[in-house]
Parts: sequence; structure tokens; C-alpha cells
Amino acid sequence: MELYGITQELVQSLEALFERAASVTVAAHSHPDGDALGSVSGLVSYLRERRGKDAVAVLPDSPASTVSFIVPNSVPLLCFDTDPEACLERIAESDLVVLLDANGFSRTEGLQEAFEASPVPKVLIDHHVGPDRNRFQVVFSTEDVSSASELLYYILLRLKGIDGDAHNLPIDAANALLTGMTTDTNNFANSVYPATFEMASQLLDAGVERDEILSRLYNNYRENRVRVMGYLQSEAMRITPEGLAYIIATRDILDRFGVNEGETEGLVNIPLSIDRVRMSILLKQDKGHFRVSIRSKKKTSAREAAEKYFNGGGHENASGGKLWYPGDIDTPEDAAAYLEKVSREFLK
Ligand SMILES: [Mn+2]
Repeated sequence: MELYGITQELVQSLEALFERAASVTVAAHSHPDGDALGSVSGLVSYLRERRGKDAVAVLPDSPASTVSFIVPNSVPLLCFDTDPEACLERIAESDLVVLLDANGFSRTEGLQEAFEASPVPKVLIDHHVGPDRNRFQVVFSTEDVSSASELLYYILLRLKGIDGDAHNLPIDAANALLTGMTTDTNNFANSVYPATFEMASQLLDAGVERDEILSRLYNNYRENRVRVMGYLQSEAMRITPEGLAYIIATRDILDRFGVNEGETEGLVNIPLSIDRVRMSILLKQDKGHFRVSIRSKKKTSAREAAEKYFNGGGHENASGGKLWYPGDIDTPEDAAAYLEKVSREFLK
């Protein structure tokens, strides 16, 4: 068995596409997290530094300030929220598109139409369920890997210019890939495979500064973030008799603490540390909907809950979605009752 399904045939098809392409657009999902930014940066850096390609990262949203450091200065980045025209122009001009850390273009929101209209070959490198295979010429997809960053790492090792040795990666790519894997595994706490440690080991040997990465990821928050996390845990968290912990972060609370995009990252994991909690749900109020994050312990499927109740999906124990109002519920005030119902039905 080839590691993570990276067959020689797939590698050759990808190699052929890279060989022919002059300008490559590399994209990921909306509200990009560390893995999205790490994998996109890693690939753009490789294509520019080792293949001499005009490669550019194009994202639906600008990175949150907590993770924006992952994109190095050497990686050109266009964001649809701040510069829609440049993004669309870039997509129209490129002759190859690579989508990372997303199972299809629907996850690129505002950019979806442009990607789907583009006639050029497309490549998917992802670790979510249900890859939209029909849209892509080459698909690397497995759920049994820590992150898109790790999957990409093992693909890059097989490509020209790297030749199986992590020392041949541009240092910017090496740093970005280790960072992406670190965030998606919650610093080696979940979805870790033997090859995940091997990747980390090889990248450390190749000169990645892990201490620096950890300090930028975990010791670099604003005070507001720590205070709102404490408040939401002590005042807003509810636990149902069936073992659902939920937190509703209303606009009012988020504004009161001056919370920025990305600053509640990680909060949804915390209630899972309580013995009787089987699933944890965080609702964050947005315009007309709540953004939903779900985590579950083994034997409870966060993915199923996301699909069934929150217009979403994801991994078995880590998923997300949206709760619309009006629509799924009439008003934002009905969210708690909806979650209580989900608990009774889904965890009975
Ligand atoms: Mn990911």
C-alpha cells in the first residue's frame, strides 16, 4: 500500500500538469485555518522556488491575525474579501488550479463560480470526506491523515526538486507545512499517524524552528482572547443531561470583549475535557446565521451531527456548519432550544 494513497500514477499525472503550467493558482477553504494557510503556502513556495512557476495563493477571506504569520512574505496572496477583482483576474489568467484542505469549490464561497467556470485543469489535495471528484483531473484524497499539510508534504517529497529529501524544501515551505500540521492536530493531540511524527522529525532535521512556531501559535494572543475564553466557559457554557456541551457566542458578547476573527479558535475543544461530555458545539453569531463548530469523542459522530442539523460536514470527530435564522430557527434567541433538541435526539 502506498502511503496515504499517493500512487506513482497520481504523482506522474501531477508532475505532468506542473510541467506544462506557467501560472498556478493555489486556493483553500473560506475562513482559512492554519492547515489551509500552511498547505497553500507550502505549495506556492515550492512551485516558485523549486519550479520557477508564477504561483499565487488566492483565498476567499483574508487570514485572521492569529494565523496570518503562516503565509511568508515570499508567497504572494490575493484575498477575495479585500481585492475581488484581482482574484477573479488571476483565476482567469492561470493555467492550473490547485485546491487544498477543502473537498470542493463550494467551500471557496465567493470564488466558487470563477473556479467552476475556469476551463483549465484542476487538482485537489484534501483530507475531508466526500471529495467533489468530477471537478478535478487529479485527486489526492484520504481522511486517514492528520492534515492537508501532511498529505501535501508526502506528495512534495515525490516531486522534482525535492527528490525524497525534506532538506530540499524551501525553508518557508517547510515552516508552513509543519505549522499547518501542528494546528490541525491541535499540537499532536488528535489525528496523528506514524507518518505524522516522521514528517515532524524530518522537517526539524531540515531546519524548521518548532519552538518559534509554537510560540507564534500559542503564546501570542491578545489579552481579550484569554478573557473572552474564560467568560464563555464560565458564563455561557451549558451541559445537557445527554452530554452535549454548548456555548453560544452572541454578537453582543463578541463585541463586548472586542473579539477578532479567529480569536475563539480552540474554544470548542475545551468542554470535551469534561468526563461526561460526549460532544461540544460552539455557535458564533454572524449576519443571518451562526457559524457552528463541533467536536466529539470517539463513538459520537461530529460529522453526522453537522450534516443532519447544521448544513455542514467534516471529519468524524471535528466538523462544522451553519445555523440560519430565519430558516433553521426563527430568531437567534431560539438557538439554545434548538441545541437542546439536537442533544435529546442525537445523543439519546
Ligand atoms: Mn485541514
